[in-house]
Amino acid sequence: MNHKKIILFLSASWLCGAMAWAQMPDLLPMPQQCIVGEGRYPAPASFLYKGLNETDSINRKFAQSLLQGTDKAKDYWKLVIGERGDRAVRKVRKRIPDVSEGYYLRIRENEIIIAGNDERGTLYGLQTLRQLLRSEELPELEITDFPDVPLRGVVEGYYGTPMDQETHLRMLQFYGAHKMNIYLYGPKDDPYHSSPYWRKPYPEEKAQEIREMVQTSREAGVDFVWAIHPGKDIRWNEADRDSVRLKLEAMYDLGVRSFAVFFDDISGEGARAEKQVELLNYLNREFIHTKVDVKPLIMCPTEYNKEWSDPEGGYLETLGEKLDADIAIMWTGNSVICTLQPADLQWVNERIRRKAFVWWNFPVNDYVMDHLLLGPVYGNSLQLAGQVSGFVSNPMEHAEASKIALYGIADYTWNMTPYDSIRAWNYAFQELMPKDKDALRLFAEHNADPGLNVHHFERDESVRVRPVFDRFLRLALENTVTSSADYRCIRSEFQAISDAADILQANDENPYLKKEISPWYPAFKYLGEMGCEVMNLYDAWRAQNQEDFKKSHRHLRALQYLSYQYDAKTNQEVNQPGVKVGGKVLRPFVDKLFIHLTEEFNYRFKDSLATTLNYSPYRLESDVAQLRNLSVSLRKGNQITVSPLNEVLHWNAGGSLTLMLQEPMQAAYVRFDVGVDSPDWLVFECQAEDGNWKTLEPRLVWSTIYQIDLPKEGKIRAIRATNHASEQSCYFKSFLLKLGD
Ligand code: 14T
Repeated sequence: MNHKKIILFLSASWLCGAMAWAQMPDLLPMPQQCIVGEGRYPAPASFLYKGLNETDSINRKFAQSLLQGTDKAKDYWKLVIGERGDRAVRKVRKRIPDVSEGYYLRIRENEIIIAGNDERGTLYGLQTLRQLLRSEELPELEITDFPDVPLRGVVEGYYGTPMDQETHLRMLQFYGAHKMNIYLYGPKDDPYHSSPYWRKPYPEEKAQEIREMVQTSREAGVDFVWAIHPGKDIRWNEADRDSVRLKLEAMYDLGVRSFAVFFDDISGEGARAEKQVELLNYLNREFIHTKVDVKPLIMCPTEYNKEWSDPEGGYLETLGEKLDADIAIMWTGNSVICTLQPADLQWVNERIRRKAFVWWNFPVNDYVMDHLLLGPVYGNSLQLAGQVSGFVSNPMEHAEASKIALYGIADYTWNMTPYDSIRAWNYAFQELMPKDKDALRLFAEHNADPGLNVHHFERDESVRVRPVFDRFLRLALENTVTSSADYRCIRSEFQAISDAADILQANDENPYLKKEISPWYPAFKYLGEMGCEVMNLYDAWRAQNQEDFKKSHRHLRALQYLSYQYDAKTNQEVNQPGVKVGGKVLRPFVDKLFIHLTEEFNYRFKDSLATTLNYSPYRLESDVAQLRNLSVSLRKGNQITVSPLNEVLHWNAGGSLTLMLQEPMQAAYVRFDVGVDSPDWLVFECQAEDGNWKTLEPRLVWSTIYQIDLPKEGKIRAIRATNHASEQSCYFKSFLLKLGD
């Protein structure tokens, strides 16, 4: 290697100036160490392969798929591959990192060597080479690389539509291609994973799909983990102990070699730590250890986050003391959805007496299905590597869109300290939509925050322009002068949004992405148009031009109405129906500026233009902590639905939930389901147009669903449900107000 002009990048990014970065190959995940020499070679067209006979068939096949083979004596590039101890890579054996899944890769003129610490390491070296071969030139270089976190990948554990088979296979290849080595299969809606059928074998068609996933995983270098979720109705007896073991045996016969047992989301008998431990240790001894080729068992505890762990109950401590040391324990952090810091892991690791296996609930959106979570992966400490045994991400049911986050997860878990969330984010746009990456980036920038939600989880949104928008709005609301640079920035941002919506809608590079998220594109278009129009309104106000002001006002009201109508008829078959975009910064900007300018106008010109927003005619208020932040949306144009709650609801004495309408409306009935028979502690009232409250009687519709018929005559302003007894534990499965008669 020519050492005259060497560019080095080690884990610490301070080593590299901007110039050095420009010359570094753009790899994801970023290697631990990469030394680039001076040489630049046109990428080869074929390889003379060496060492194929000693590596495994997966690596052989993968290597041969990179470029066609040749046996010509001259004009060739040699590709030498092998693992520690193999003859082919003997001359570089000292350079192979002594870390599981590590590899050494060297490119010199006409010769590439990939030497893995193990077969997976060689495969990862080949993956790096695959990324390098995509550019027209190969640089002279040396890479020494290995993962920071032992288990990295994805857990499919969200509520909602499981990914389909084709998507599973595509995603498995994606995981492997970015050096993620584990995928936990645990879709909540697979009845053979959980109740009612966890005891039963898969029907043949589904069994075949599992075999296929296992095979694809193996070729991609990913451990396919099949998870069982027996806790809802398990009985702690020998029969059910055998049911679990036999089901795992059946899955083993389908090819599965990694297993997990999930005890999340259960209560009662199934949630007892002692019993869970007994079962798991039994499975470990009688099943896992009896097979030579099965990976260590993984479990998800019932108390899987700090907020849910009972300090007196000793649940985690029991796991820590009694669960076999080689069984991994999953953990979401201080709450269900949060980011993690070293002290948080210290807290749990002390109790469970091992390194937690992090189940990170991002970018999952099953609790805010009207939002897309497309922001960068940030917030977790860059010093966690030594404290976790694994780190997996729970994605959205929108698989392709989840990749925007998964590139970040792959990068973060592989090489943590220099992790740069924005680099990984940009890499994603380039990969997912090369020609229109700018449009996709703009869309993602403004679709990151989940909005109000039960988990109180927040993400930064519209970061690049937020200071400008905030400053402009503050000054405009104070009626003081705004900067013209800010003004231009805001105008061009809204114009770019409107343009990007068209570009994305017309893009044909990524049909998967289009299928998943195109329902949000028209909402983005409306946002851009409303933004442009509110700036027109601002212009007209400053010019004191009444005619222009009224024209803009009229158009804005029309756009508000149309976007509201679109929201109310799109993506309706989910818990939080609708499509929301730009909810954190841009939408509030448009709305607040619109209201303020119109109020000023009305005052100044003695006019009465509408100052209400031509949408969202309802609002929820509650002094019950768990209900306060539930999102409310309109389903099918006439049902105001409150998002259900997944957890047990503690409804305090006297606590109430009020659904208020912006304008009095005719309404037919309220339907609710708090999951209990005769909730007579709940008193229902409705507020008539004259402001008077009236108590109404619920009647049973079916099971635990009740209905309250509203007065046929007259409009109502609000409805209210109050707990008139002591604190109640119940659920909050559904709550809707049907409008009309
Ligand atoms: F099992 C877990 F570790 C876990 O985090 N489970 C889920 C997860 O799969 C789901 O997608 C996520 C986001 O909504 O929340 C966890 O599930 C919940 C969360 C609740 F608040 C289940 C019930 C809840 F009440």
